[in-house]
Amino acid sequence: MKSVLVIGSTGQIGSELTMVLRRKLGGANVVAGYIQGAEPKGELLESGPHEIVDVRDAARIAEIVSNYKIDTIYNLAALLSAVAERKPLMAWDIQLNGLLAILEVAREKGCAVFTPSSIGSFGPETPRKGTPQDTIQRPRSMYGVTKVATELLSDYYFNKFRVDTRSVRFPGLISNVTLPGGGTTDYAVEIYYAAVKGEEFVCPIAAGTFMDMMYMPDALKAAIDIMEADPSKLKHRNSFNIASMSFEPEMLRAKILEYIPEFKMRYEVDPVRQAIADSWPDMMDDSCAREEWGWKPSYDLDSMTRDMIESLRKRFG
Ligand code: VAH
Repeated sequence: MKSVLVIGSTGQIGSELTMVLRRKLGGANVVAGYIQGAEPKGELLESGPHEIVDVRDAARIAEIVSNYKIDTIYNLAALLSAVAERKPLMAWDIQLNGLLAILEVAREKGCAVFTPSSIGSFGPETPRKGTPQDTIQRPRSMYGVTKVATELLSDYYFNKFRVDTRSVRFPGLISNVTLPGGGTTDYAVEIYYAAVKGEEFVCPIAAGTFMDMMYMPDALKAAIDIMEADPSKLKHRNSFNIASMSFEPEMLRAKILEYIPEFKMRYEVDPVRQAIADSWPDMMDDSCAREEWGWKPSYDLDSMTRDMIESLRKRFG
């Protein structure tokens, strides 16, 4: 991986992944792709090239790939689960027509492609605890349907055209840089902001609802490590289970109280996000990722909480 295009570079994952890649490969070698209305700002704008690109525009993607001699495309353009339920046709268009455009360019130009999947690709029939790498995937949400289709299409392009597609199934991602936009797991980010600002947190997910979660530094490490893995060792490609922690809102409240004893929280369950969360597994089995490319998380609930609170306190005083 020497020259990278990040499509969706100003989103929750893209805004941090682009900066990590620029520190690793050199600013000039990582192009930040963005869309009108989501322009890069600050360090993301000043630390390297940026190009406006709609994920569905194959000609524009091909032009950028040629101009910058891109060898790897990170495809991070997507509507998250709750928004995708409100705009299912747009979610399908961005996630699948966008992926097809990228895969066709990658096939012609010889690029590797990373497109994340998610715990959202599983459904109510999927085993909830120790969710296997290869198991039933019948999601009920449009987000999940797009993620399963993404996995299948990416594997098809590898098997049929030898396009180097690779992917991980992300848990809910928690970060202190860019707020997520409309996901079911967003509560696990927003709670920290409320706690640090001294505001009561209104939790939209019911107590007892376990979901896989992961701190962003571990997610970024996974997204880079898998693309640098020895391809001869990969028995799977799209898409690897990766896990680090599983918790429910009461566990998160208790952990925050250890650091902020005055923290207050109450529940107002959002039926749309609760129905999605209820259909997702509690904790994935990530043994294949550990065996095939050395996946290993660094953060747990305690170390993530400490780092989140320290980082947000620096930002908000
Ligand atoms: C969402 N944060 O909630 C995303 C993610 C595993 C969850 O896909 O939609």
